[in-house]
This record gives sequence, structure tokens and C-alpha cells, in this order.
Amino acid sequence: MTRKPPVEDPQDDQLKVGPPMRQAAGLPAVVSSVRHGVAQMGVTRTALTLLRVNQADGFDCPGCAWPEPDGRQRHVAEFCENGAKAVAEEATLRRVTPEFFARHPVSELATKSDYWLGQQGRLTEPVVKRPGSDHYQPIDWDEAYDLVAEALRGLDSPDEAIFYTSGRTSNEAAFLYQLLVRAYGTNNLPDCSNMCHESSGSALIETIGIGKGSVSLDDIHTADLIMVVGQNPGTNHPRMLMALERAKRNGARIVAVNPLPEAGLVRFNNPQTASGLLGRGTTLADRYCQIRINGDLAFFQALGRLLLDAEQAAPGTVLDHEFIAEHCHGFEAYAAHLAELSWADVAEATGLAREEIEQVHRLVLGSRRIVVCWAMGLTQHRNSVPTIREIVNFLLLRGNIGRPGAGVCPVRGHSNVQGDRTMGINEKPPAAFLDAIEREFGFAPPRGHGYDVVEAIRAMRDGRASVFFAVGGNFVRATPDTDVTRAALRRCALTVQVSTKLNGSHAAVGETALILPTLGRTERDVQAGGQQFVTVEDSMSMVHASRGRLAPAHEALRSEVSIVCELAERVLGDRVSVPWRELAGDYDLIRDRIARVVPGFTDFNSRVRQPGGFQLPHGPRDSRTFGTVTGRAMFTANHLDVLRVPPGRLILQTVRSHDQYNTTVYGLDDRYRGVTGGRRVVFVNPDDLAERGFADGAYVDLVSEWPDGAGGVQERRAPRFRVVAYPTAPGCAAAYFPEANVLVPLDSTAEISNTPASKSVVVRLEPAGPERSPAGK
Ligand SMILES: Nc1nc2c(c(=O)[nH]1)N[C@H]1C(S)=C(S)[C@@H](COP(=O)(O)OP(=O)(O)OC[C@H]3O[C@@H](n4cnc5c(=O)[nH]c(N)nc54)[C@H](O)[C@@H]3O)O[C@H]1N2
Ligand SMILES: Nc1nc2c(c(=O)[nH]1)N[C@H]1C(S)=C(S)[C@@H](COP(=O)(O)OP(=O)(O)OC[C@H]3O[C@@H](n4cnc5c(=O)[nH]c(N)nc54)[C@H](O)[C@@H]3O)O[C@H]1N2
Ligand SMILES: [Mo]
Repeated sequence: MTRKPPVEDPQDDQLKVGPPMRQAAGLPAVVSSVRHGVAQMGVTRTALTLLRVNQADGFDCPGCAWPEPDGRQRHVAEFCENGAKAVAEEATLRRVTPEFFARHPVSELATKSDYWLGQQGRLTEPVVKRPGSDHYQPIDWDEAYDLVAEALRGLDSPDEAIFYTSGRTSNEAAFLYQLLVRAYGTNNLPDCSNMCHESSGSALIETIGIGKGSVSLDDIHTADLIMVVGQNPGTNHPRMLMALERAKRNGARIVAVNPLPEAGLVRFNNPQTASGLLGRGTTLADRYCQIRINGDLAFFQALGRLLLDAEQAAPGTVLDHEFIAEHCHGFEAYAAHLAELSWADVAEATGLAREEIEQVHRLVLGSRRIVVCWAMGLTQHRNSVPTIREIVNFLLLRGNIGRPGAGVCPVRGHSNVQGDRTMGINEKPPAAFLDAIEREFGFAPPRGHGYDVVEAIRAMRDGRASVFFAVGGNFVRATPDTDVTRAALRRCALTVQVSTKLNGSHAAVGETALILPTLGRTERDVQAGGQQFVTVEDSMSMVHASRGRLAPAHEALRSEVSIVCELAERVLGDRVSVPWRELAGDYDLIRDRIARVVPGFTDFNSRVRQPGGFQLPHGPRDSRTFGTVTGRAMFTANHLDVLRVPPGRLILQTVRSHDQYNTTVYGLDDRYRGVTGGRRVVFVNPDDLAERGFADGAYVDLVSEWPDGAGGVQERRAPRFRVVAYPTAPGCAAAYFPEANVLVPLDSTAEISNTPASKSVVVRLEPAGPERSPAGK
């Protein structure tokens, strides 16, 4: 069955580094996507599978949350290189069987990298690791469910259990999952959002009244100016480059703000067109601001101040006074605050010359319609929420929210992470949502806040929680402070993973551990009522259907919906009157319930059957209605706190390579950044290296520093990284997630959103010791 034998763990002597590329996609991308597909699934299956991605009658790409164009504009192959890798990873013909677990004890799996683990193939049958044993063994589905139900019923309080979700879970499964968890009695529903766009949600809810982006694909196509800030779309949202290319053809200007010169933002060869395959492609960024890490709050304050100054010089010509008067609150306080802005602080925080910011300002003045896009480069810092508030300030000044071609665009990660939140995967659920649950299902859901990701780790670490249940994801590797998190999980009485593929979390286990294998997006889901489809919501609030077409990887696999329903029956008995079995048999019945509980889903079943689905309402976008405390869009005054590090230290960001999907590592190359054959690299500016006496190619340990609360410093060490002299902004460094997660202190989080600050880790470099790289730990 298997194509190409699974790989061994990487050795650092295979690592090669060349110059970074100056453009993205083109023919190499097509070659790469087909190569990955064929290695995992063979030629025919590759062709058949890839042609179904993102088509109206096919499945939603399990890659990113970038929307699909409407029917007319869709390409025959509406996927990208990295979407193709995501599909190949799931549709692989390799299998992890009970014999595999007999051969490999859990203690051995714990030493393997996520790359090795992922390459073993799809999980097939439920397995259990019992107390005292070092092996997973097969277990019946019924026995597995009983085991979980018994553990949950045995807890002193429902708050001693934690229910994690990753963002691939469908709307239907997510809705029933949160219903089960709330009926059981807790709001402990941490999810990957807590580590991802939580900062965006926090800032946007406060300032515009809704935590989602306000633009549609057409707004991108018709904007005059698009700012892409803290985002690497060439790798993480490749189809976004097509939208940017189209915007450019319509006359848009693009400004990139990023400490790294990312190839995809510099130039793009559209692989969907013949000229793009071979030609020179489109120059994307008109201005590239290589900002110092964490300088964005200062950057947007500077742009705000320049607009205010320009307005003062030519009153009535720069700001949108009508919009500000009619729809906004707090303008005077904001303007007064910016009058005090220190240009010296701006220079220090951004590392940019004032002239560079003024050039962007001139583009802003010449643009009526502005969109600001951002991702993890903005959300994973201590001051992320105030930074995103500053983007809102900047846009409000010229009325750039709630009109065509303009708005806020937080670009989501996981393909249904936004939908999961809409469905109630939220540890701090709004009261209106809980009221609706109570009305529809007749039980009183808990009202207190549950644990987010960081609080969940603390609760397990401190023995306040002892059952951990995850629908998808890879908790131990995705979270910060890997050693602390692993120890926390190991303290649990029971850990349960509903998963498609093997990963590090299957080796960071409680006394008893279960793996429940589940269907992926690409697979047919047949239930009592026949073949089912599920639905997802993309980054621009479009809800649409996703139909799996492939035969399931194994006959024992169950759908996430069916796993949740079976479990609910056993955990809850007749404590609530939810017809779990009927819902599991016919997902239309779940959608009927969603329609009655979640605003915007009226006639869900009929509207989702229209080609392309439907768009959820969005007050600011649709009618300039702002559901904030004042009923208006909120200007805010935010303190500019320059991130200063002790002499000799660098600010390290943890990023994705071109060959990974979060903790799923497809391969060991980062083509655009010139790295092949390995991942333990740290990118540092050549001047910083020279100052510290390190040469390109040297091996170093990365040591992070964090106040220990008693006047001293806590240190965390990631051994043996190859230094790569790289044109990143001075004072900054970059290494890959998840290898660098050991360096991120659990307590280093964003204010308000509590997102781990994994893009601003203070580190020093030390010459590496003689030992080899630890692969899996
Ligand atoms: N192929 C692929 N696709 C993916 C993913 C994947 O792993 N692989 N992951 C998915 C998920 S869950 C998410 S959330 C998204 C992530 O998408 P991205 O946010 O693009 O992912 P990162 O690799 O974290 O890149 C962060 C970018 O921000 C820049 N940056 C870092 N710090 C700063 C800063 O302080 N200021 C500014 N202005 N820029 C900064 C970095 O140089 C980098 O370009 O992608 C999604 N899509
Ligand atoms: N240092 C650092 N840490 C980070 C980040 C960073 O930039 N830097 N980024 C953060 C971000 S943005 C995110 S979103 C998180 C991601 O955190 P997670 O979502 O927890 O991690 P993933 O790697 O996406 O999860 C991959 C696993 O999901 C399972 N899976 C895949 N598809 C399915 C499915 O359809 N159903 C089920 N049940 N399981 C499935 C597979 O077993 C696979 O191994 O990581 C965060 N951690
Ligand atoms: Mo994410």
C-alpha cells in the first residue's frame, strides 16, 4: 500500500543553505505539489483528489481559510502548492496499524520528530494505553467511549476536564461538541484560536463590535491600497497572492510590513496561468518596510499622526469628518494622545527611517479605499491587542470600514477556525449564545469563564484538571513551553486524542490514553441517513459545504460528529433531551438546530446548498452598524511601549517554513528562504552575527530569558541551531515553530487575549555544545 518508505529522523549534516528567493510560486510550485501528492498517494489518486479541492461539488481544502472566488472566477485547479501538500498528507496511502503500536512503545514515539510521526500515515483503529503500560493496544469503540464517560462522570467537578479543539473541525461537529461540553457542565473549551487570532478578535470586538474581518474578496480586488502586515501569504495563504495580483492589475498599490523579506510579497508568478508558470510574474509590494519585530503599534501610530498633521495643514481634505462624527467615538482623545507621539520612540520601535514611513503616508493620501491584512506577525506579541486597535484607528480616520474596497482583514489560519468560534467553541461564550442554547435545548449551560490554552496548561500542571480531550490538533507541540506542557499532560489521569494522523501529542500522555481515529475532510462520510456533507466558514464569513469523495482510510474510522454523539449519550444519559443518535444520522438535523441558535444561519440547509454557499451578516461591513459599548466604532488611545532588550540579546520570532502545516511537517525544505534538508536553523542579520562573533554556518544554542519574578532570570534552552546569515531586520531573529516552542515561557502572553507571545522571545546565542540535535523532544 505505501508509496515511498517513511523517512528517518533528519540529521543536521544534511542541512544546506543557499540564497533566499526573490519570488514565489511558478513552475517549481506545481512540480512540488505533484511530487508530494505522488509520494503519498500515487499518480491516479493525486489527479482525482486534487481536482476536487475547493470545487462547488468537492471538499474544502484542509489548508488555510482564504476564501474561494465565486463560481465564474474559479480555476479548474483551485488549490495551491501547500493546499496540495495538506491534501496529500491526509489522502496518503500509508497506514498506522495496531502492529505499528506493538512495535513502537510510547516512550520511543516520544523521541521522534513530528516529521517522522506524520510520515507514518493515517491512524486506523482506536487504541488505548492503559496504566503502567508503555504500548497502545487495540480497543473497541464501545469500550473506548465507556472509558471516557466513566472518567468524566468520576470527576469531582466538570471543570476538572478540558476539551480542546483545533480549527479543522466542521461546523456540525463543533456545534455538537460544545453542546456536549456545556451539557456536561463546563466552559473549558480552549482552542487553537487562543494561540492564533485571539488578539484580533479581542481588539475588533472592542473597537468595531465584531471579532471578524470586514472585507470580502471583491474588496481586495478593488482596493486602492492593500497593506500586508505580519503575514507570509506566499507560504501560508498562497491563493491570496492571486487576489493581490488581480488587485494590482486593477491599479492597487501594495505595502508589505515585515522584518523578513518574504519572497511571496516581493514578486509572484501565478501558477494558474500559462504566462505565470514560466514568465517573470508580477511585482507585488510597491513598498517593503522591513520593520523591527514588534514595531507595528508605533508604525500605525506614526501613520495616524501623519494623517492628523496633514489634516491640520489642509483642513477638511484628509480625514473623513462625516464618518467620524456620525459613526465613531473617542476621536478627540485619540488625536490628543497622538499629538504627544515621540518620533524617537517610533524610530527605535520600528527601526525604520521617518522617510520610509512618510512614503507609505503618501500612498495612503492617494488612496480612497484601503484594506489592512494581517496574521501571526501581529497577534503573537505582548501588545498585540493595542497594535490591532491602532490598525482600526488608522482605518477609521479616513472612513475605511464599511465601504467597498476597504476594511480590516485578519487572515485566518485553520480552514474552519472562524466557523468553530461561530459555533460556540469559546471558553468565554457571550451570554446571548448561552441564552439561545438554553432556549433550544432546555438546560442551563454554565456561565463562568472556562480555561483558555494557557490556563488549561496551568490547570493540568497544578493538578486542577485531570482529563484532557482533544478534537484534532497537536496540543503538546503547538503550545508554548513544551517541557512544561508535556509534564502537565503527563499528570492527567486520562488524555484522549481524536485524530487523523499520528503526532507528538500521542506520546505526551496521561495515565490512561486513547487515540480515536477519525475521518478527514477528503473522505466520504456515510451515516444512517446516507452520505453526509459538512460545512465550514472561511476568513471572509462565507459558509459553504464540503463533501468528501475518497473512500475512508480504514473501515473502523468514525466521523467527528458520530464520536461526539456516541460519547454524549454515554456521558449525559438522559440528563438533557438531545436526540444525539438522530442528529448523528442526518447532519441536516444538526444544521436545523444551528439555524435556531446561531444568528445569521436562518434557512441554513437551503442556503448552504446554493453554489458557493452564503455570507454571514457583519454589522460594520453591511451597514456601518457597530455593536460596541457606545454603539459606535471606537477610537482608542494606546500606550507605546518600546520593546527594549538587554545588550547582546535578539528578539526571536517563531515562524512556519514552506514545508509544514503548523506542527505537521511535510518536508525539510524552506524553498523561498533557501534552506533545504533541515529545520534547526536560526536566521540572524549579518551585522548582528558579526557583532557577536558568530559566522554563518556556526552551531549555536538558543537561550531565552524571562524574569523569574524574584529579580532573577529564567532560562530555557533549545540546543544546536545552525546560524543562517539572513537579511532580517537588525536586532531580530527567526526560527521555526514548533522546534523553538521550548523557548517560549508559558507566562509570556499578550495582554487581554492571553495569546502566547511566540513572535517576541528575548534570546541570546551561545556556542553549541557537542551533542546532536534532539529530534522529538
Ligand atoms: N502552508 C501552510 N499554510 C498555513 C499554515 C501552515 O503552517 N502552513 N498555518 C495556518 C495557520 S493556523 C495560520 S494562523 C496562518 C499563519 O500565517 P502567517 O501569519 O503568515 O504565518 P507565520 O509563519 O507565523 O508568519 C508570520 C509572518 O509575520 C512576520 N512577522 C513576525 N513578527 C512580526 C512583527 O513583529 N511585525 C510584522 N510586521 N511582521 C512580523 C514574519 O516575518 C512572517 O512573515 O497560516 C495558515 N496557513
Ligand atoms: N511558537 C509558535 N507556536 C505556535 C504558532 C506560532 O506561530 N509559533 N502558531 C499557533 C497557531 S496560529 C495555531 S493555529 C496553533 C495550531 O495548533 P493545532 O491546531 O493544535 O496544531 P496542528 O499542527 O494544526 O494540528 C495537527 C494535527 O491535527 C490532526 N488533524 C488534522 N486534520 C484533522 C481532522 O480533520 N480532524 C481531526 N480530529 N484531527 C485532524 C492531525 O492529527 C494533526 O497531527 O499553533 C500555535 N502555536
Ligand atoms: Mo493559526
